[in-house]
Amino acid sequence: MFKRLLIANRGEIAVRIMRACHELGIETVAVYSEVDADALHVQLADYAYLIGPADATESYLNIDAIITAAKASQSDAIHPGYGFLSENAEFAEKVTSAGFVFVGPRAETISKVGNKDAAREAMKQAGLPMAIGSEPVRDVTEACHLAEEIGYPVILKPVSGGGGKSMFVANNPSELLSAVNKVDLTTTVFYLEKYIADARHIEVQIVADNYGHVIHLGERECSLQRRNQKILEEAPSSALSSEMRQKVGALAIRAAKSVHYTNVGTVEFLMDKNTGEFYFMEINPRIQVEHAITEMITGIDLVRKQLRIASGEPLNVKQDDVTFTGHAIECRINAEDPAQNFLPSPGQITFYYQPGGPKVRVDSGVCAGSMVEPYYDSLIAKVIVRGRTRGEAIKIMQCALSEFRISGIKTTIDFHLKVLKDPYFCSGDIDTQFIYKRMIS
Ligand code: MV4
Repeated sequence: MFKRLLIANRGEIAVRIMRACHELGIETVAVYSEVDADALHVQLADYAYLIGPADATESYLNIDAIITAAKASQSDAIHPGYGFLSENAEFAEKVTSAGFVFVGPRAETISKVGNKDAAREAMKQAGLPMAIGSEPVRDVTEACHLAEEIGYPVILKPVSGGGGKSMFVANNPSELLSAVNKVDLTTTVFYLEKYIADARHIEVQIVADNYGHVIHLGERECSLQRRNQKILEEAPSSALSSEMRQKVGALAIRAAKSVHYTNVGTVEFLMDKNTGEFYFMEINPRIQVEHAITEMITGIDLVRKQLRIASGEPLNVKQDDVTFTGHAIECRINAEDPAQNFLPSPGQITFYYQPGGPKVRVDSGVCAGSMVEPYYDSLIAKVIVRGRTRGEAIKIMQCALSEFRISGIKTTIDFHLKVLKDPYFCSGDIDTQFIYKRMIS
């Protein structure tokens, strides 16, 4: 196992990764920008290196500065967390070439799944079910032509650029025109897909070692999103029978094996609510924000798995050993003001008290006195709860959120409490349009 690991990230995920390291006896190295000198991830690390000014491009995205810090600290390995450089194949390649272990899939896998065109082609070859899609769109006329071929509604998606940033749904030619006019086809490559309207976003956690063993750890229901940002996730999905879970799990394993996937990853699907059919969307080659709900129902520590696999250990869990117990929900606590269209709400946290209890887990990157900086993502903490049933998990989450006290900044806590009271949410009747249809006026 590694002696010392550098975490090329900040906030709650840096803290989460350090916890796994310390439990395994691995020393931790934090990197930080000038405004993060007093941040929690710096305080909790064994060593810390300044890598640049506040601007992310010059610090947490600064490949050379991070590799210099890894050399100076004599680290054995680098964990990228999520966001920042986590899906940057060039970073993975440079980390490896400099003689460090990259905690994640191989650089070739990252670039293959990062290009949706190439990924879709590989998945089609592997026999995965897919929404009808187009070639890359070069101009407006071609876009209209391809959309007619596919049939409306269509969704315009970028070929690369994870996180699913700019995507546009078009129900007719005029909506397609306005979508195409919002993007720059000369600088970003886009393609079209048949838009699946009544759908749930279901993603499957996979774990793969360096020796061809691949297992899945079940699904996460991630339909509750706003502008491509997930809000609340749960596991298992209330829409899947155990037969459907087996089916989508087998599809995810097939997808992973077809690209010789290693380390942990997520295979995203859309499930058509009307037919129950799954459609492959993409593979996310990183630990995800919502990984903890899978840990809650399987008892498997995913960051520990990442470290063991990266250090060359074979998987010691077989598919039949994986069991799912109870129901887990995660609420993302963002420093945002829901009353102002979720405008980021940076500032100093003047008071902070987080919930606890045997069924409650809080992964947080902040404490009382922390500065929430405007330069970075507004996720400051995650509340993850477990119940024997979905109903019990909802009740425990309501209690946990009501206990949470954060002063000095606006947060999404009260917005979550509204979601948790919604009768459609409580009955499990959710889809990708739920937040817009029921929560935002
Ligand atoms: C789609 C879709 C419907 N049809 N693709 C969003 C995240 C990205 N990884 C995939 N996403 C979607 N892709 C097709 N062909 C619906 C979503 C989607 C979504 C879309 C609009 C508003 C909320 C959404 C929540 C989850 C998924």
